[in-house]
Amino acid sequence: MRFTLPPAPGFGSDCALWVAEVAALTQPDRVVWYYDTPDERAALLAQSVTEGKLTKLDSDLRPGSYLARSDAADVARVESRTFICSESESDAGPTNNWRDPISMRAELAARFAGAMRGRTMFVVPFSMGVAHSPLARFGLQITDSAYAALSMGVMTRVSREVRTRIDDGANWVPTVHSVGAPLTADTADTNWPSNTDKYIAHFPETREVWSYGSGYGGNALLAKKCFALRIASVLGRDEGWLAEHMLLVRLTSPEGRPFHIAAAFPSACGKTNLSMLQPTLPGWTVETLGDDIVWMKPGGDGRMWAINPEAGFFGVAPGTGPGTNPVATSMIERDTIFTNVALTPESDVWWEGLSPAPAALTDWQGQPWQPGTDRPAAHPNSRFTVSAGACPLIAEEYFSGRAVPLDAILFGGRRASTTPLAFEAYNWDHGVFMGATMASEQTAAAEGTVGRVRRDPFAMLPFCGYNMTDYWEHWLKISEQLDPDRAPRIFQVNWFRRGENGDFLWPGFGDNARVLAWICRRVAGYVPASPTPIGMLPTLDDLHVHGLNLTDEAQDQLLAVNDAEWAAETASIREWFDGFDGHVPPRVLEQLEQLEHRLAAVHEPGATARARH
Ligand code: SAT
Ligand code: MN
Repeated sequence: MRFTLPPAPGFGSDCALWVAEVAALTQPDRVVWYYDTPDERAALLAQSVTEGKLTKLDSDLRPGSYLARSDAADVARVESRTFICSESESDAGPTNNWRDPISMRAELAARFAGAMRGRTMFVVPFSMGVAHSPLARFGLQITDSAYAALSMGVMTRVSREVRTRIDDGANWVPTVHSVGAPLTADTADTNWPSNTDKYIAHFPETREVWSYGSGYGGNALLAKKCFALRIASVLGRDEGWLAEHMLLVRLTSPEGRPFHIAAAFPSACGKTNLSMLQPTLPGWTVETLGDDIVWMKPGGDGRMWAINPEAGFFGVAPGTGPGTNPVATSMIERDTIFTNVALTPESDVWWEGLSPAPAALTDWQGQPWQPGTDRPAAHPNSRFTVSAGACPLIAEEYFSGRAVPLDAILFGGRRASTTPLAFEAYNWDHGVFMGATMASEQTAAAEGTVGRVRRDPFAMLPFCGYNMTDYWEHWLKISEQLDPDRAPRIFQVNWFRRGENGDFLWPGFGDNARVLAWICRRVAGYVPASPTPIGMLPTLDDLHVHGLNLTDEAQDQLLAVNDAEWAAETASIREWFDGFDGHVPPRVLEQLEQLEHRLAAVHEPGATARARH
């Protein structure tokens, strides 16, 4: 027997018909529409506890909270099994895994056929952004994972209203998820069903997502990376906006002037901490708008307007504690779903960096653990899932859905060397070049070797749903709709530079406010910056570092532009650009040439010592 995936429903189509077709293919025992009402949620949580898929945490220590433990082989996004199935291979580009959509549909049809047997198929209608906002987009996620349905209820705005709007003809994105573990009469269910065979497949032309075999994070919560970044980046390309892997914050200066900053960092590089930062500079306040995804669009006024399309945080637990992120620590005191953290004997959660290790724990795999055990108690990519409304610093826009005008865009990553603490691009094109050439040491958020430096343009390497060089072209083109005097200014930051002994040179966390405040003062025109070959640098004085007790080495190195490192950097960028077969936009190439030129010029007679540093 041959199976086919149901055709993607078109604009204004009947979603019930499509749901029936997916059910006919996947053959669940039952189909349940899930609107995440308090009653539905309570019932699904209780059922998950009964089935052993969630552990209820102690009601006094962690009210309304649960722990999920994943299969040990299903702990992060699987980039090697993430596919962009555009009609033409060149539309996926060299940084994506391309598959021909026709053969992928056939492959997926075979996997999805009967995949939900013995299980419940949940149909979850959701909105990205507050439903009435002009920037909002709708979707349906079909899933056979209660954990995914419950998590979608936190991470997106799930409601019956969305279904009504879809039934009334609103456009929507269809997404289908199966853990790929059908139940038969003689197979017992496990606490985390999944399949070693995995597919995270995107069809940009028909705007569909099909995900098979994994229950974890971005593989399973299809509204997040799959829809809000990969599919949305394609929508943005076609409609003149941008879907970005960025946090969003509002800083208000002591004089009361608000500044809106979006910042792109690769996964697990501190976006959640930065979005909830507690400034150590007196008078400055922070409000949180988002920690992972920003949709932005030029307005008629020549400014760039932004929203966070998500409704919750799926944050990395290890390293989150009262010292590093007191705001998040209090936000997850209740009503949180934890995944792959450790369990205390009192039925509370624990992870590295939360507090001193308790004497005895159950680790993320359910094994006994004591301090000194040679493996971490919590998986390095263990997570908390919590409503953004629980964040004490959440901005009013979370409720109103209003967009905010961006003043600055930051690009950052983890670089032990080369990249100074902060510098500003000379202009939009230079900023696009900075974004395009971002590099970072790999983290545990995806499979791969942790620590290896890889180029991660705009922190979008795993998330751009089309050709990376077309995406850079789109960034260049979007500036035509911006007023140069009102467009966001672009900066690069690196909190992770290390000294000779391997220690971080910069304290980070709340002290990052010193860098953000400098950025705001640049935007306001209050402070000069020194031109160097790589961009406009602050001085340590401009960053108000007095009182930080920086080491001599830190004072010397934090803002240093090292000739040898930058020679190696430009050579590595050139080599990397060569991998794009001549498709790097000329305006981006020109920025590389200008950078090489500026670096060479500092060696000419008369060049300033400051620029050479
Ligand atoms: O993609 S996830 O949502 O699992 C986490 C991340 O990589 O940012
Ligand atoms: Mn992310």
